[in-house]
Amino acid sequence: MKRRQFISKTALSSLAVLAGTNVVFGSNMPEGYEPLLNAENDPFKMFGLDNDMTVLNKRPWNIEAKAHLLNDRITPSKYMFIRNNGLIPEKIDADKWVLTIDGESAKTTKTYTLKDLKTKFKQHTYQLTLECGGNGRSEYNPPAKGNQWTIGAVQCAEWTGVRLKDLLADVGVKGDAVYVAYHSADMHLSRDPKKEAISRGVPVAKAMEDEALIAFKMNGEDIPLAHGYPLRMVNGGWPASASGKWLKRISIRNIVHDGKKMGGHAYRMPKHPVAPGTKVKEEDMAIIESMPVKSLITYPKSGATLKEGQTLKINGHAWAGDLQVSKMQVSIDFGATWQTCKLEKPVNRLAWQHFSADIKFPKKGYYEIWAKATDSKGKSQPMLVPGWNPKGYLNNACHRIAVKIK
Ligand SMILES: Nc1nc2c(c(=O)[nH]1)N[C@H]1C(S)=C(S)[C@@H](COP(=O)(O)O)O[C@H]1N2
Ligand SMILES: [Mo]
Repeated sequence: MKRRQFISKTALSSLAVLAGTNVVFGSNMPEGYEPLLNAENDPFKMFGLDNDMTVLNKRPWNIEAKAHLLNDRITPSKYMFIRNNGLIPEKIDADKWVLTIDGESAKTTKTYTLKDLKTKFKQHTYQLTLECGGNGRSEYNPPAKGNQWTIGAVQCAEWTGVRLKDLLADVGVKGDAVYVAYHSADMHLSRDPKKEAISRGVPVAKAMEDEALIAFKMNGEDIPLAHGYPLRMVNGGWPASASGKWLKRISIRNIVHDGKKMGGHAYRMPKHPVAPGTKVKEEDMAIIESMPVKSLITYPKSGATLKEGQTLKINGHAWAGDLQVSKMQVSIDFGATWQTCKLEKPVNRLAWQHFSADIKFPKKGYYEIWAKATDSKGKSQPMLVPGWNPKGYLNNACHRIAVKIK
């Protein structure tokens, strides 16, 4: 007893609040012991996540959804994947938050409070698809380092803010502008203030699109902390790494932005197809821009069982980066024949599109439903994992679910 130190009273009472009841043997807990129900350790409580979400990494937090959790037309935050490169900012005072716009190609440097942004510029709302460039990485072989995302690093939320192009016009953009980059308030894992966790962006043409937002609301409320509170750059259709959370500064660059995770192999693909396992030189890699065509069956959950003769109504979403999805098909015979689905138009450009189909099965047994989207330029999802690449990006292989007919 004597040599043991005990957990502090305050820590114990906050744990009791979290547990919603008394911690009966709380006084026995040794100092430094991390209770399982610790707030800092429970991402489900901390981020308000559904219990079915999958935690891939704790430092930094990386959490993904499962296909059936993404059934909503607009993704609620409890089903939204979280991808962090660094540490979430700790103390945020939205009233004191300022956004600075500068850079070699900015005619002036200006700063804006959140109130300035909300009152001086017209507000716009768009549904925008954000998918991590590494979504699907877990299927590459040889394996690529990084979070082993399966299919759940994608979401489509409704973002409200001001147009990036309106801000750029207010500052003035010089003729030599090339890239619009973000700088954020999150910390590098080392906590070294001189290092950034990530600083990427988009070419000027993408930044000038109507849908490129500097957002302060997500799904009609303040942006949740994990997704960039209080301010976020949102560039739908491109790797979500181009959408800077906790936005502090926008830099109008006269070069392709050279910030953290713009160089090396980060968010880049080989310019030419390579054999699996090839070491690719940096100069042979190109920055990922628009994401490829892809889709998810979000209902039913894989493993569903039906009675013989029953028609199954499936549904899901499809998206195609900067393009639209023009056709959605499903197969129940491993791709031998395809049935065309009902496909809705996007609510706005860069929003995912909803599809549905009524499927009949010829007899009892095991089936797989494969889903294949085709974009407006005629490109379809591959049935197998596409071109291997060093960092395991852009796996847009057909999604599939299992169904049993009894
Ligand atoms: N400031 C900042 N912005 C960021 C990141 C980050 O770590 N820090 N991660 C990026 C990456 S790689 C992705 S996939 C998306 C994830 O967005 P989400 O966590 O809101 O789903 O945010 C992007 N924006
Ligand atoms: Mo990402």
